[in-house]
Amino acid sequence: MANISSSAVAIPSFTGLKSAGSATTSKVTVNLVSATPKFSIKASLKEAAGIASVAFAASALLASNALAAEILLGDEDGGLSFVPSSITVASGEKIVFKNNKGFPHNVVFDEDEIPAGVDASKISMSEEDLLNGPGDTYTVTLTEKGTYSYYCAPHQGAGMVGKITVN
Ligand SMILES: [Cu+2]
Repeated sequence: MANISSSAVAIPSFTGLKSAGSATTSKVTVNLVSATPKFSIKASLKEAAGIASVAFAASALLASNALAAEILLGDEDGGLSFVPSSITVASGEKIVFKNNKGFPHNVVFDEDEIPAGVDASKISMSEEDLLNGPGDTYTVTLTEKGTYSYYCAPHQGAGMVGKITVN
């Protein structure tokens, strides 16, 4: 009979679930030396899974809290503005536009006022697409560093414009 003296279990971390471009890759490796290989391998798999779910919980927390910015569409008095109208975010940070008051609103990036090489249509809602209900959201992630100007198509003339700086 072959005597298994060592085995390793490697679990790649949940990089696919992260929204940021700077994904962290970590590995959980469990080594064991045992005279009863079958039983011990099972136990080590269980242990490795436990470590992996702790890592998962930590990265989910990071994604939902630290890496998200919120911009309200319409101020508390129903004024036609983005609140705040100017923000700075990290590259890859999730930006959530949330319908507040005075809707319908939408979010359209100005193709002439975004970093070179960025396709405005890929980060914008279409001009005709509107957020109609309270609390409706539109989420975008910007990775190219620079300054982005955007507006609400129905209310651009009324001054509903905003700026996002990605650094
Ligand atoms: Cu609007």
